[in-house]
Amino acid sequence: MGPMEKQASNTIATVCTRDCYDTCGLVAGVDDNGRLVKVQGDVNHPVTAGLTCPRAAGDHLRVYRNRVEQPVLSFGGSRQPVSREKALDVFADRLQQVLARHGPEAVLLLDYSGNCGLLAGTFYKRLWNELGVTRTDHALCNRSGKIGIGLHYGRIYGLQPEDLASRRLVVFWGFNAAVSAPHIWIKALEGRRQNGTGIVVIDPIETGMAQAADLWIRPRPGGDVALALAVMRLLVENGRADSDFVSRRTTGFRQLQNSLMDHSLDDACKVCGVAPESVEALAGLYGSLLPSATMIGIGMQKNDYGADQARAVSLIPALLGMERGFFYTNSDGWDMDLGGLAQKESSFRTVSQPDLGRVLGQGGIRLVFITGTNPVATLPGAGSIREALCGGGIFTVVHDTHWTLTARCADLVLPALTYLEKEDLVIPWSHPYVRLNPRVIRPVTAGLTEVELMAGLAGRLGRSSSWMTEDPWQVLARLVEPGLADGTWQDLLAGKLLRLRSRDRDSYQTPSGKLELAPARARRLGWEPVPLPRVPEAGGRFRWLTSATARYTHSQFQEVYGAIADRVTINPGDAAALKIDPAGLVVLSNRRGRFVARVAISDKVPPGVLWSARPLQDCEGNLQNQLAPTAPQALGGGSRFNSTWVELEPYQTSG
Ligand SMILES: Nc1nc2c(c(=O)[nH]1)N[C@H]1C(S)=C(S)[C@@H](COP(=O)(O)OP(=O)(O)OC[C@H]3O[C@@H](n4cnc5c(=O)[nH]c(N)nc54)[C@H](O)[C@@H]3O)O[C@H]1N2
Ligand SMILES: Nc1nc2c(c(=O)[nH]1)N[C@H]1C(S)=C(S)[C@@H](COP(=O)(O)OP(=O)(O)OC[C@H]3O[C@@H](n4cnc5c(=O)[nH]c(N)nc54)[C@H](O)[C@@H]3O)O[C@H]1N2
Ligand SMILES: [Mo]
Repeated sequence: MGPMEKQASNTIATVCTRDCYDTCGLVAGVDDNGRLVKVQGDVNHPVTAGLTCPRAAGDHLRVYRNRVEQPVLSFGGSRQPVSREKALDVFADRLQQVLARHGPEAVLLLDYSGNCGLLAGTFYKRLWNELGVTRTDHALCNRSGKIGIGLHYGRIYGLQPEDLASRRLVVFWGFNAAVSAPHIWIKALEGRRQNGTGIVVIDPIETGMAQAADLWIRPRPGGDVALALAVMRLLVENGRADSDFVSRRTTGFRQLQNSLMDHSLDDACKVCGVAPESVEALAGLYGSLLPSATMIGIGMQKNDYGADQARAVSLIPALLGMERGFFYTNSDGWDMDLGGLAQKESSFRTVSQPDLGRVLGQGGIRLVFITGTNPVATLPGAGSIREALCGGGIFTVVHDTHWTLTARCADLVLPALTYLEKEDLVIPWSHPYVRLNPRVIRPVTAGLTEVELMAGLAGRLGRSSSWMTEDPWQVLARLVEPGLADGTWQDLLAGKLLRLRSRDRDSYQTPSGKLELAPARARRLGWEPVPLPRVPEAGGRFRWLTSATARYTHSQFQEVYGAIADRVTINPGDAAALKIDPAGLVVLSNRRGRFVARVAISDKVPPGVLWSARPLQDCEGNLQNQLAPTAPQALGGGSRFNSTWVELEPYQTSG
């Protein structure tokens, strides 16, 4: 049985399902005609505390704009609206044909985290698992950091937002939380106000957080391993390492110490581009302000050696005697097993998500089903992906709420429903609070939920095993209830806010059961037990960093806030050397492509570095992400967006 439909009422509590740290508790306002008129942060949610970001606050506009209203089928260059039944028939027929002629490997499920609900984001994969189709490794966002930190800690969960208020020091390391996780930033500011918590920001860009911090350290992008090792060396040399904790709770200290001593402070400073006094200041704060919180950003690890950056940083709190004194993501930190939602023992082919353009270019994939992602905008090699998907050789089906760049080149577009139009449950990845997502408004379009789409296809393909027809809410009840700390499944269905059981902070799922400072199993992955401080390798004149911005979730919300500003920030010295006209256009280019942009000249970016929002499309239709490197990181297979090297020159108008 599904949870009861809410009575029509003017305010309805729900939860944001976007892929974001904060998973806000929301209150939606609906008028007498059932129209969504306002979305606000829930005052009674312990982390959201009444404040939400411009995205949820713009949902009452976005839900009515740029929507895919009904299924659309393209052929011979024209687009036809079709009924849901007809669309499902066409999809099932195509799928059947490809499966029969080429096997499941020729079908790709290209899904991602547009909606993090368990139903919209996971349950529907039962069908694709049953069919055994090809899928991606989901390594785009944070996988490399997970693999890196996991070498030392086992699971990678750590601190929660509410821990910050009681910490004496909070270090945001390559983590622009004021924008990407505003409630985590607010918790740190509360700590500062109430207990004098010190705040450190480590970022090559002078962000708003850098300006607000007590100490801002500006490493060279990719220089963080050297910086973290230098900090650890100083902590050890100054007798600040917690030797009791280290001997009881960890393995590998000797080996770590030897590696630390291999690199002098001066050498480390040359690699990371930070002055020795700043490294000493950072180590001084770490050594004297205990307990601390080390908040490791995802942006920092989208780098050539991102996995090493994340894991090197994660070892600092270990030396200081803290059990998991860091935060990266708590997605594996709840005491329950959701594997049964969609997993089935079947073998299937996995392809690299960051390198998808190359994979599609190789041929072999005949049908791609895209859901909850806009790969033409967001994946590295975006232009190659656009070519492959729009080129005609592949039958492309897109299930999305909105008309995205990807939907525009699909053969079949199926309308999806937003999180405000369907029921679901989201498991957060920073804080432990869960609450049901009821249906806040009636569907605005002829959209199908992910579960309806799965069922419609399964029926047509004759897949009617109990695995395929099981009631999703019974599955959720069975899997989620054991993880609820302070209530029952019935309480959750009744709309209560509950807390998830957190895994023990002092348990390490490593071979030794301890925190492994120099894990031997790194060698099996062809890696060093202790990360090496590599000198970032230049591949062009400028390194182009890209960040999340406050009003957009990746490519979303342009229908509310307008196109994402295609403006690239450049250091004044670089701009002068290249005679850049501040009012003119510039061209960024590398062997993969070019991108035309406006400029902002500011010393918020260091020499040799460019910064912009993401993901962009320029006035010529070029995609920013065509310039991003596609070869995945060696450890963890992650993306390397922040290792994008380009040349830059003034735009020449031809003619
Ligand atoms: N508003 C908003 N919030 C979001 C999202 C969104 O799209 N919009 N997306 C969500 C998702 S999916 C993600 S993954 C997160 C991302 O959240 P964050 O990781 O906070 O975001 P980024 O902006 O990618 O990167 C953070 C910072 O890392 C810095 N950085 C880049 N390279 C390096 C380096 O080598 N060393 C160091 N020390 N710093 C470096 C950048 O300058 C940037 O300020 O945000 C989530 N929250
Ligand atoms: N240059 C650069 N590019 C980057 C990054 C970077 O650092 N630099 N970071 C990357 C990161 S961290 C990430 S996580 C990716 C994100 O990449 P994507 O996941 O592709 O990001 P979005 O543009 O948010 O696309 C999500 C899509 O899901 C749709 N959607 C929302 N709700 C639902 C629903 O309920 N059902 C269905 N079917 N669809 C829904 C939205 O309308 C949207 O089109 O981008 C990456 N791209
Ligand atoms: Mo992400």
